[in-house]
Amino acid sequence: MARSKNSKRLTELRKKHKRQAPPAKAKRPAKKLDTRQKQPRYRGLEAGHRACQGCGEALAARLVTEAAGPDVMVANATGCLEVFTTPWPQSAWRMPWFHSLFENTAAIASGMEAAMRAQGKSTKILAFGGDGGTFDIGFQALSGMVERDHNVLYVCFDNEAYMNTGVQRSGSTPHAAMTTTSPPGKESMGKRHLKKDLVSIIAAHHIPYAASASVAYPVDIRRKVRRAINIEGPTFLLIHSPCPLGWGHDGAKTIEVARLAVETGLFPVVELERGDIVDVMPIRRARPVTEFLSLQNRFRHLFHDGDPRALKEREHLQALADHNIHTYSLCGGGADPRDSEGADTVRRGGGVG
Ligand SMILES: Cc1ncc(C[n+]2csc(CCOP(=O)(O)OP(=O)(O)O)c2C)c(N)n1
Ligand code: SF4
Repeated sequence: MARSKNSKRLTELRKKHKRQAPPAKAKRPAKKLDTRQKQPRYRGLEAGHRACQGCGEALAARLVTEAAGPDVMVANATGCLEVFTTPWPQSAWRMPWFHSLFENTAAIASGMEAAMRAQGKSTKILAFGGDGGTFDIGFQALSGMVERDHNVLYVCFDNEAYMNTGVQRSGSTPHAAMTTTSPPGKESMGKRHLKKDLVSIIAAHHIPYAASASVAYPVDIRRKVRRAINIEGPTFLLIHSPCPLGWGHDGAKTIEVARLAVETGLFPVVELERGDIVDVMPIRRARPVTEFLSLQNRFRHLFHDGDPRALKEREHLQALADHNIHTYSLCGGGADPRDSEGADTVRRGGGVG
């Protein structure tokens, strides 16, 4: 009895609700999208990976895949990016992704590109590597790939050491930085050699496009990826990607550290076409290198007041930054429109939208 009373009441309520349904809303005029809303919605790298907090490489890889996808395939060298995204049997990738060796990523990517071409497909091939896998161990294959004119975008996530195996120095580690294989002590003040200028070396292969970028400037990264993707032929992008573990900085300061590397002139952000510089990211206000160095444990020994070598090394690094500023004419360009949108504009994507 109670049940039938209830169902009667329910029917009455439904009728009432139907009667009181609000009139259909008038169609709103299309909203003008702001820059944030215009960001891409495709997400090639999912959030559930196992990178350290504040990992610059994880953020950079997400930005690259968002801008490049969805019709892409990736060959990924051994290294942190490969390890933290694919703990068997899980994967954080939403795109066809291939784990290659350290030394043959570019060769694998060349083969993937040839296979796509043979099948008449336009899928773009990306190759990813850390600086160890790119500046040093995979360099020969990379040089061959760009020389043979393969239609591949190679992205090097530059965290300036072999991080995945415990912070060993690479050809990209900056002068004077402490790593486990370049410890400061009586013999030396950290690494004795200069960071290799890989962008210039790759550009010297006369490829259509080579550029550097920093994870502190996501809009710039996306623009460069889209540009590279639309070029037929080999393209190269070096992305400065701080590693809180290896650099010894607070994970919350990754963007600040990356930005300071650019603003001091230590990491020049440049674009080259067929070997010629066509654009640079100007520095509004050049900062002293000590602002960048003092945030990181790997340069801690450069602030030992009792050691006369410390000041000398700081001056050396300042001279290197000044050299970059002079060589690439980084100062005096005024405000850069790309600089107005920092890392805080990155929004979460999700699926193909
Ligand atoms: C030929 C070869 N040498 C060494 C290793 C061991 N190894 C695996 S990951 C890694 C470090 C990777 O460094 P990097 O390419 O800079 O990438 P990161 O981990 O810093 O992102 C090393 C040395 C290997 N897998 N293969
Ligand atoms: S060690 Fe460095 S590069 Fe590797 S996941 Fe951690 S922060 Fe990222």
